[in-house]
Amino acid sequence: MGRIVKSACPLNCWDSCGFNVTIENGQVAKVEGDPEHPITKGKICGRGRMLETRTNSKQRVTTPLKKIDGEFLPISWNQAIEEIAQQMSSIKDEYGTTAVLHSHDYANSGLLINLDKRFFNCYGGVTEVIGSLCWGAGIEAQKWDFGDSYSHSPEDILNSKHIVIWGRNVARTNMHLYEYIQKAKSNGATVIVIDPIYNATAKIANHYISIKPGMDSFLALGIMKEVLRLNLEDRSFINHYSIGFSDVKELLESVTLSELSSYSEIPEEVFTMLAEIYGNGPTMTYLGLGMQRYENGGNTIRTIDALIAMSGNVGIPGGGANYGNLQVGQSFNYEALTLPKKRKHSRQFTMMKQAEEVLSASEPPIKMIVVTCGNPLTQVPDTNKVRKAFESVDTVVVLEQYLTDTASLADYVLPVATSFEVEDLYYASMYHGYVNYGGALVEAPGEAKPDLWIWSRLADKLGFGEEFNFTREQFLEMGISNLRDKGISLEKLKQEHHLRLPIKDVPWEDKKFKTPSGKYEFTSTRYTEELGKLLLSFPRESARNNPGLSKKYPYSLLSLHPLRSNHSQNYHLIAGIQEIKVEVSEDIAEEIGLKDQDKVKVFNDRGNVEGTVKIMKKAHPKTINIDEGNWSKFGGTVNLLTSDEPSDNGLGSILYDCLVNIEKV
Ligand SMILES: Nc1nc2c(c(=O)[nH]1)N[C@H]1C(S)=C(S)[C@@H](COP(=O)(O)OP(=O)(O)OC[C@H]3O[C@@H](n4cnc5c(=O)[nH]c(N)nc54)[C@H](O)[C@@H]3O)O[C@H]1N2
Ligand SMILES: Nc1nc2c(c(=O)[nH]1)N[C@H]1C(S)=C(S)[C@@H](COP(=O)(O)OP(=O)(O)OC[C@H]3O[C@@H](n4cnc5c(=O)[nH]c(N)nc54)[C@H](O)[C@@H]3O)O[C@H]1N2
Ligand code: SF4
Ligand SMILES: [Mo]
Repeated sequence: MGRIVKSACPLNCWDSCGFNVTIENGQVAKVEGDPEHPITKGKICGRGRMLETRTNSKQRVTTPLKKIDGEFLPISWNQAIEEIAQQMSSIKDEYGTTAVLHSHDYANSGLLINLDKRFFNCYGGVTEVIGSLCWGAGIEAQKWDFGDSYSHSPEDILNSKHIVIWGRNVARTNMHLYEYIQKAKSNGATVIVIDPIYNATAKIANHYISIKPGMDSFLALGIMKEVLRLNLEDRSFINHYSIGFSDVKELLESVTLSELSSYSEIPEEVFTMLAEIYGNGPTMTYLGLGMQRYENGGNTIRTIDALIAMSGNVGIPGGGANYGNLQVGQSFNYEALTLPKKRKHSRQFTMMKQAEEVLSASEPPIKMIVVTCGNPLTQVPDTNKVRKAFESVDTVVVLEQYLTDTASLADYVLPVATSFEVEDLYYASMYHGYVNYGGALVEAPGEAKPDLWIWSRLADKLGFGEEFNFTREQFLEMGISNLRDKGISLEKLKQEHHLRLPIKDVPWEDKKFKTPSGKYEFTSTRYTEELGKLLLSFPRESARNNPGLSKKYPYSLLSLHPLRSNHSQNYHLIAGIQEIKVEVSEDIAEEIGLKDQDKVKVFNDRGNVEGTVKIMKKAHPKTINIDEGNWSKFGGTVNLLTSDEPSDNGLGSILYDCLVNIEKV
């Protein structure tokens, strides 16, 4: 029998679960849920349990590697640190510090993972990636409307009369919300799911609404038209706490219900049904990330926000436009950790366009890429371009646990510890408002080191070692220094393992918004009013915007998050998922004559992927899905097909805005 220690899930996920980890003979033996966690209550998913395998696997990188003549050779830490620091120092002298690109994502939700920014700021400021492949369009949209992106606390769902799950794959990606929905439903709440795919959450809904991918703003407009016709709008909210509603009315008058029905491929009576739902709340909307991964994604989220606001569901218990919950992350003292004032130079590439920018940058060119907490070769759109960009750079350094597609392409791979091997605090700015404590439970294997250890050594060599002359504990204290007077301290976190952060249960209850006008902005004044108006806007790759393309490539390709892996993280560890499954709607199967298990090629001008057919029951016509995250050795990532264009507001990806064709092979 081992001992059981409380810990926390570090994965990029809505739920941020509490763990009970069993330690036997100095090793992680089992990962289970912590029954005492107030939100996650002892239940965790397979991705959480797989962290045991991710920690113990023999496939882990356990020594620094250097590529010499195309082969990786193990080298000492001294050599790795010496050579990388030396190159960073000469790049700084010759080209300036922005010739280094820091490419990252958010694979570890630990507070101290952010110290990578401290390192790059102290170095002088590098080229950073901004925006987000994940939820960038929607976050920016909510900043325009509300001034920020805040969600209600999970328990508040029990105050809702109706619950609308809009483009979120809850049963697969957000398991504790699924549990709350079931509880609310058994208390009498109505559940509506709006999604092109009849997923596991749709199965428990009272109403499933199948929508054409990328057309959600037309549904929201149709519902608003019906809310007005039925006099169900919240006049008091519109008159006292908002600006720009007359622009919305003008837009609604410019389009008919039947046009909105034909764009969204949803019958008109559904608009009426949903108008009754929104107009007789409280109605809680959970927006997922699905419908904002299109070129019109920002406008789509803003239109849904507008519906929620005009129907009186903002700032009331049981309501809300629940998307991100940025108040969670905003609780911490990032400035103390990351030292933004140390940065002397800066340049920004968007996450989506990082490959193209690398290929075209000249003042200065990119001479080195450092990758942390990300696997851009599988996760960033337009993989062929990403590969070309990474291959074009003199030195690629990847801090990794495994030889991923990105690490395989590196010049140096630096082996890093997993979350069970370091002490940190974990939280997600996505759903609930608890921060979880996780101690160092086991030793990292071989020569693997915490990311922070690597930054400290490099900082020493580069002459700013004093900025890293703190223990992990001191850094943690720094990160929570602004929470002390609110009853949150490191001692208490170590004792309790999870503490509720001082954030609002029902955001915007005081109707004071963080927009320039202080009101809810149907028309945003953030930039210019012209830009800020809601529009009728279609996906980039749609018959409406590009008829030629849609003739050649008639099907919409989605690339949803895999059930058993967080993105690319488990494919090499689970034999059963090492193949490409091409899920097609029934009409496509009929049109092309496909049956389950047929071999097919899915293609467009950017690339192609081959896989095995599985027919999706009840999916929206002309829809295909290939789960994201697969490795090149198992058939390749779906991002071989996706576009690196940005969303309408510049900060999101358009990963699901992707037309393809399919043929038998
Ligand atoms: N199992 C698992 N869970 C995860 C992750 C994982 O990799 N695996 N990743 C985590 C991360 S980083 C994130 S960002 C979250 C994402 O969590 P979700 O928001 O659930 O993200 P997606 O998997 O993209 O699923 C979005 C849903 O939107 C639907 N959708 C696609 N296009 C449209 C559209 O045009 N309109 C509408 N109405 N719906 C649409 C899809 O069919 C799908 O059901 O999940 C987290 N949880
Ligand atoms: N086509 C398509 N593409 C997508 C998506 C989609 O739905 N469709 N989803 C997008 C979304 S929502 C997201 S969030 C991104 C995710 O994109 P990524 O975050 O790049 O995806 P992961 O596969 O999780 O890769 C993270 C890597 O970080 C490593 N890692 C884990 N912990 C640590 C650590 O502590 N330190 C260091 N140095 N490394 C660590 C892991 O081993 C892993 O290889 O992908 C996006 N890409
Ligand atoms: S991946 Fe998400 S649901 Fe699964 S254990 Fe981690 S936080 Fe919980
Ligand atoms: Mo994400």
